[in-house]
Amino acid sequence: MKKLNIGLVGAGFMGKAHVVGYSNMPKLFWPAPAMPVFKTVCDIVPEIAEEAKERFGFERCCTDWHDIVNDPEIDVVSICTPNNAHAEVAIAALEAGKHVICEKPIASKLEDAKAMAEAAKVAADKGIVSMNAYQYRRVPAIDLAKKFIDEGSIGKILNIRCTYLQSWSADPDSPLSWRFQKDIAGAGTLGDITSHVIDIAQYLAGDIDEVVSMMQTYIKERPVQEGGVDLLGTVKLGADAPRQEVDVDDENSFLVKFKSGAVGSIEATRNAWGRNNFITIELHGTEGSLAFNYERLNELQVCFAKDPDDRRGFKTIYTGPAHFHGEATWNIPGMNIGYGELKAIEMYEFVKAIAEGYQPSTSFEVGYRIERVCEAVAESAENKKWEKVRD
Ligand code: SOE
Repeated sequence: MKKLNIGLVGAGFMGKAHVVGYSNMPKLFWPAPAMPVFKTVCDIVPEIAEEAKERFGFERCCTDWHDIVNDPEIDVVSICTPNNAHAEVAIAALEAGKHVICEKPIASKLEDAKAMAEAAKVAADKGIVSMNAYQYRRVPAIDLAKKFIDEGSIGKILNIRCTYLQSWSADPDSPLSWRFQKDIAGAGTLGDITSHVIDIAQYLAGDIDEVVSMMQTYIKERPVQEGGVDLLGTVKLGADAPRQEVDVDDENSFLVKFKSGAVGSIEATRNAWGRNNFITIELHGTEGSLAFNYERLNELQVCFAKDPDDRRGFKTIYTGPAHFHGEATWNIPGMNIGYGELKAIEMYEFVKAIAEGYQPSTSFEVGYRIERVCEAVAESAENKKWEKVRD
């Protein structure tokens, strides 16, 4: 079986998620399209790099990503750094002939996202695969929703309502990690989590054409976290910790018009106590409706207009062996998959694309388009009027 030597850049929370995905992929998907080999892990913090080498089973570690990109033995680069480093690493890796999977949002600046999409296009002509890690569209229940839509089972889409609600930064003592700094993250909630629901909305209902939005920053300053891994609010810093201004959004809400004529709304916040990874999608068509909530990710709610009046209503389909990637996960619907299996599905899609020589659906071009939607959302909040997404 073909082997793929992996170089991981960034060994924090998402680095762990990529490793879990690669490790479990061949255990679930067999025969695997190729076998990942954990070659080199890079983190700018030497202790984190050393620990990741031991913990994740990499052969080597380093603190300079050039050591991965310039290593002829490396086939694949997984980019899990803060957003402002994505472009430099991804473009260098693509130019060096490596396949690349890059965390979302694709970049911290629109011009970087554009450069990445262009570099990915050039690399694609040489058979190099690139992918943006928008994993939630790969939840089997979301793919099932897409199947219902494509088959016409719910008719023409009228409206899609999406939310992504979390609470990990609702506490003012949650540290100011890089996710709250514009020069590193590019945006706050908008790039971090709204981008995921923009991806799902466009996957299901086509390209967004126009938006009108509001953006809020509720917590204007936070205690500063020095270096290390982003702990996503699990550690609070005391009242006497030095504080710094937050220059990104906590929350955004907007109305959308799709090119298809469908309309909808998207709301996202990291300040919703009681909500954790609450991604909801509710879609109404002329022939029926679909509803999904990531906190119950093994379920899709469907309602068909054609059902008799006395029994029409939402029913729940539990995803399992009959659905997308069901053959690779567990035998009984209700045994359920979680985030770990989802990351394995994502790595399967990535490695399969490499093995079979095509570009995955969450291409850098898709990542760049999501950035253009985010740009329109930010501009609309500023200008207080509808803004078109640039083509
Ligand atoms: C934090 O909001 C975060 O880790 C995001 O960065 C991820 O993209 C999301 O999947 C879970 O929450």
